[in-house]
Amino acid sequence: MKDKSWRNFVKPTQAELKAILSPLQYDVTQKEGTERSFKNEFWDNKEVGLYVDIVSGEPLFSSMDKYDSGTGWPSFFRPVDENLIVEKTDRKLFRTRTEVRSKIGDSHLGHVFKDGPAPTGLRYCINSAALRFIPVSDLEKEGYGEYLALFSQNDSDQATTKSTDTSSDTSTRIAGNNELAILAGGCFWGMEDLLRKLPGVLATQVGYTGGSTPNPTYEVVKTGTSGHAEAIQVTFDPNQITYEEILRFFFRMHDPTTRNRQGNDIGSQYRSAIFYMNEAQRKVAEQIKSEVDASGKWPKPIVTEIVAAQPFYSAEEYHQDYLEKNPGGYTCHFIRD
Ligand code: MHO
Repeated sequence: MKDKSWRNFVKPTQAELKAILSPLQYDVTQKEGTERSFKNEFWDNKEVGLYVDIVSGEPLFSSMDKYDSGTGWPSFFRPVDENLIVEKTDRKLFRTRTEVRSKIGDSHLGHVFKDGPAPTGLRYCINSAALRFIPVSDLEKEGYGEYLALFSQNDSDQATTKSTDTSSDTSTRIAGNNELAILAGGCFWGMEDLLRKLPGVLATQVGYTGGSTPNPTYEVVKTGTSGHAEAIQVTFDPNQITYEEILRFFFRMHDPTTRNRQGNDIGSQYRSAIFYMNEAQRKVAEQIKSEVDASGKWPKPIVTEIVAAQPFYSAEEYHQDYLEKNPGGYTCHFIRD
């Protein structure tokens, strides 16, 4: 069920809900039912994205907060926004548990227990049947663009639960109309140093993305075995510089024709890649890549990968603004005419 206006959601009648929902979805969300463990849609889902209420569409949980609890139900250590979760004492089944419901949809979701992992110690044990999953690459077109920032932040930013009140919540969101670009093109020291100076670029952060292990460190990424690329997250003001202009610059500041290599740095962590945040960025990326390829500026074919954004893990502090901290330090990046 697509619902781009979950904030204005009005609950349908029970008869309407019966018609809209599958019998299991109806039983779980409206009758406090429980689906079978291990035989449900999301218990083992490892895709990156947002889980919203199947009925109302309100955002509930993020893949960034999902973990394997071993129970066979999707488990999270915190909700996306605790203001959208209602907890109620449940005395069914001869013991007292805490029921978890959605605020706007008033759907039964599951229960919360105090045996979860750090940093909250909580385990939100949720029925897949109460959820709809939206992959990160679809967030924009599904009307959840403001939640993209949940998937591109470092751990310290995640320490607080997000609030739908955006006015005071600058650390976890892209302020106003600012946009993000995530790029990889070899050693991130030199990449960041050049991108940071572009007018309209408001902030940069170096990190790791595109690999398989969560929370990678430089020591792991540098072996080239984790699948992560050294990458830069660029926050920019689209009124001052467009995504297209940033990509044109990207194709001049590194050699996009050397696969898994930039200068002397060799390994998949040094690959050339554009991690697009939405469909609009994907289209621009494909277009600029083929234009630059056709222009003959690079004598060899461009091997830059264009892939959907995945979680971005901030690199260690000493890698941030490395060439500012270490003037004259190593770089293999320069602008070609
Ligand atoms: N060749 C450089 C690459 C550093 S970059 C942060 C070095 O080994 O120090 O991967």
